[in-house]
Amino acid sequence: MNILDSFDYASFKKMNIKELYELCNEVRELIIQTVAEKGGHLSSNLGVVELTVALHHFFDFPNDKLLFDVGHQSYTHKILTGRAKRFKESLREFNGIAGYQKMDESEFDCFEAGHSSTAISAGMGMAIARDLNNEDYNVIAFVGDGAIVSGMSLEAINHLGTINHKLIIIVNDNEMSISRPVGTIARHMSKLHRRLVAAPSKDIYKKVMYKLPFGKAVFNFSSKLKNRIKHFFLEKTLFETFNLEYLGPIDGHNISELQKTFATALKVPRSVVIHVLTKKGKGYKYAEEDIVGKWHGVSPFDIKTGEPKKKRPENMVSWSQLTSNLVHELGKTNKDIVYITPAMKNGSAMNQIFEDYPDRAFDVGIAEEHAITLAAGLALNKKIPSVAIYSTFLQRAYDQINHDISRMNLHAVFTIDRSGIVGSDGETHQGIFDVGILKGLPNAVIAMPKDANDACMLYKTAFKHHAPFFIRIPRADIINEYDLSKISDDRVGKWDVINNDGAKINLIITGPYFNKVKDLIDKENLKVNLFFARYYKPLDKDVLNSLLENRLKTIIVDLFADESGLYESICHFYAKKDEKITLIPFTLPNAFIPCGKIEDLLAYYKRDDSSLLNLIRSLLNE
Ligand SMILES: Cc1ncc(C[n+]2csc(CCOP(=O)(O)OP(=O)(O)O)c2C)c(N)n1
Repeated sequence: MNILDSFDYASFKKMNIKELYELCNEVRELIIQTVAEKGGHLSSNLGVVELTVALHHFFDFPNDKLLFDVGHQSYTHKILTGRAKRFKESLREFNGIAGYQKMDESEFDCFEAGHSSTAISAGMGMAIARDLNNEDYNVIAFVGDGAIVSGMSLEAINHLGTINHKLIIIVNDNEMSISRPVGTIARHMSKLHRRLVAAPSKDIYKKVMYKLPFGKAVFNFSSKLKNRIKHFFLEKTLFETFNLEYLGPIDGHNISELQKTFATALKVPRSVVIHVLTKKGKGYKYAEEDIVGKWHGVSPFDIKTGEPKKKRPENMVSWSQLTSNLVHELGKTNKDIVYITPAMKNGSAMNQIFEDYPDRAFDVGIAEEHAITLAAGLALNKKIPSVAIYSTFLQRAYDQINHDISRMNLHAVFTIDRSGIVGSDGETHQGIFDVGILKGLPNAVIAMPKDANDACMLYKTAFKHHAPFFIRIPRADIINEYDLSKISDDRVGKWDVINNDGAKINLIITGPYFNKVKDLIDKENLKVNLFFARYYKPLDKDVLNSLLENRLKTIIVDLFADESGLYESICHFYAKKDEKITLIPFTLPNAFIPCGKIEDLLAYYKRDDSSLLNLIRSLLNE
């Protein structure tokens, strides 16, 4: 029988253990099939099926509150809470089921995230509010071993041990962040694993002893003695030093063990950490064997072979790979370059850099703030940090960029990956705000290349130019043709100009969309002047001043940032001079853009090719 076909939450609560395991098999199958079809976070979700089923079966959700840290591992939770059909049909699609917890999808989603390490802080807030309101429910923060070592989690734990408002923290320890977790805490957690492996089976011992005369009494005495001895000899866990109760480690695929531990956790009078061991990718061979992080987040794939359904053309690479190759190549001769990633070694395509330069490549874990100030220390001591960071995660390190980098005008090169719409990860991950928050910083240079050769020039310029230098790249592929050795640096702030005889309007365009627009314009022989705005900051003042000569209507085409980016800068440039010129924004909206395919989202916001062509034609016909 197919349990999920006729699934309802009330009957689920009455299922026996055998039925729960059958349900887990079906949930796992559904996750594999759906992610193979739609893409998404595979291995994190496969690892927590039993754990999530055990939580839902034991606790009283949505009265009790369950907060998933990041939320990328909440697929089982969604399937159990009335969203199985929509999950299968529309995971991560526009108007579909989001890849993270989403409050407007279900009353079972009590918090939203997408960025890491917020669950403990938010859960604590809920626990304090609960007690101040004299209410009665449990708050459970579900946090991975990658997310627990981040500054925000540790700040919250430091606070939690001093307050009398109970929170239950589930640490889902699969010995993986996206790639291998880093740092001393990861080592500490791994030491705790051995406690589980080394412990003899208490159940077997109990069965044997109960069969012997006086066995029951001996068993009870020896158990107590063993616990005392164990506690005497075992090193205190990190969590106990923070004044929290520690339970574990527990096998996260054993539903009865998990539920017994939840019951113990309820009896504990203070906040408690339940340390659960799970296997990331469980039930899908390729994901289970992955140690690089390839199966953490995937695009649609063939279940049998594990191969992606859509292959990249031979002559193309991702922008992440291209720029990683460039900084790798520059690092061969410039030994002062030091590479940093906050937990995104795989996403930022830096595996080769770590292999070839192990002494000067650092994965700091989910620690964006630390990554940036680490770069500041390096920059002050004859090194040039090359930091790859996603636009959306850079938001978390704004103060460090402001206070520790820009204020001291340090020479550091930042690759801002996933700039613009990223698609299916949705509103927590869209990379559209970085220009707006960075452009106000004195000294900062912000650029975006249009193709591989342009990227070569920008990196050569960036490693020469003594300033915080931000190079934005989109989540897209690019033709992998360039010759780094033949390209040299160029003037900071320089835009490209293609004037067209008889032009009636101007188009100022950013990023790789420039080449696409140029092709469209050439094809239709439209009378426009084209400007490639390579730099968001500084602006090319010569170009902008030249536009005042005939004051043609000017469209600012920036599909990689919202209006607070280039459009606002250009408005400001002319406003300050008290010059009037008609500026028309064709940028992304200043909005939290939901999940969906990039092309669907651009069409929805009327920022697709045909909308641009219509706008151009209507201005030309005026
Ligand atoms: C602030 C921030 N930085 C980076 C990420 C990207 N990211 C998403 S999940 C993840 C790994 C989390 O590891 P863990 O908490 O152990 O969860 P697992 O996927 O192993 O279950 C990372 C680095 C993020 N979501 N937020």
